[in-house]
Amino acid sequence: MKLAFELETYKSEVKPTWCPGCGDFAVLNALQHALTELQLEPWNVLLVSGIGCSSNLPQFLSTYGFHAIHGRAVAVAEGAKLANPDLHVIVTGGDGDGYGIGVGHFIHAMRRNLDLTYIVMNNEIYGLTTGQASPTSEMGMKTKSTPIAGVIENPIDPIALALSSGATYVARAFSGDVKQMSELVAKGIEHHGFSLIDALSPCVTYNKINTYEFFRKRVYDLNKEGHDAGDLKAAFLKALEWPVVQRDRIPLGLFYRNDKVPTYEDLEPAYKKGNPVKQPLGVADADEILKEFL
Ligand SMILES: Cc1ncc(C[n+]2csc(CCOP(=O)(O)OP(=O)(O)O)c2C)c(N)n1
Ligand code: SF4
Repeated sequence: MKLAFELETYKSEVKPTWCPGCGDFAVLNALQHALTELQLEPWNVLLVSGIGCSSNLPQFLSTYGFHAIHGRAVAVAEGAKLANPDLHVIVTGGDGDGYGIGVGHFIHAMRRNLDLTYIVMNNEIYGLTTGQASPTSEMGMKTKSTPIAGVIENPIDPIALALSSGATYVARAFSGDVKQMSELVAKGIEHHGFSLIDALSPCVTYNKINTYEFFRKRVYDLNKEGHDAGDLKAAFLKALEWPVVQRDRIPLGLFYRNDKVPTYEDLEPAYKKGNPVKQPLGVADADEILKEFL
């Protein structure tokens, strides 16, 4: 069967400027495969990003895109989704952007269970600004901003944060496995509710600790080990395995999925009349309203 939209449909004419070997290439590839698999109409897909190497991603896809300011990608995406709930809104960015400067927006979007997909390219460093510590940098890691004692703060655990905040689809992928990543991304986009895909995406230039080799030695597929993604408590236990509790085994795959929680859009009374952008513009009966003031 010939597909209506080929992989090429989703590729833009702009070529990535990432360093050769950057993990973000795999995320772009996985997203293109996921869109092709789902056969989403490019004109009904909006990619929103913040600022960072990873946040350049929307330029490389021929869907709609919005390059927001640092840490504000989720807020902009929320606005777009609320205005036009028929759009597939996908947010892409880095750990500094999403888990640092934008973490407040991230948490509130999850507690609302908005129907958004968020792919965070987690390289455990600030790549674009040449290697400062990020909220996911390992304790002890020497970076440009922590040159003497290394990082002295605990790293954020994005999976546990997402579970406790109310996200209803929570997964972790790795740029060394594009197939698994594109499956997790496709299922995340299909999911009705907030989906987080924490994508371990090595920065080959500024992070010499969390390399492809580092991850290859440690990652395992939690779903192949019998994890039940419907069990929130089990998902928490898996989330705590890495990075906070221990550093030797890193679970990849689907931690949690719950299709029964209503989304914000399901509950918001304003949608009873339908999609706001498809409503007639202006005030229907201005004379009736004016009467109140006369
Ligand atoms: C308000 C604001 N603060 C700081 C910056 C500088 N800045 C630009 S990108 C960036 C870090 C991006 O890191 P991350 O989100 O992890 O993405 P990466 O480049 O690693 O993909 C910073 C601090 C900015 N542009 N705006
Ligand atoms: S600096 Fe790091 S994150 Fe940025 S493009 Fe290069 S490898 Fe990728």
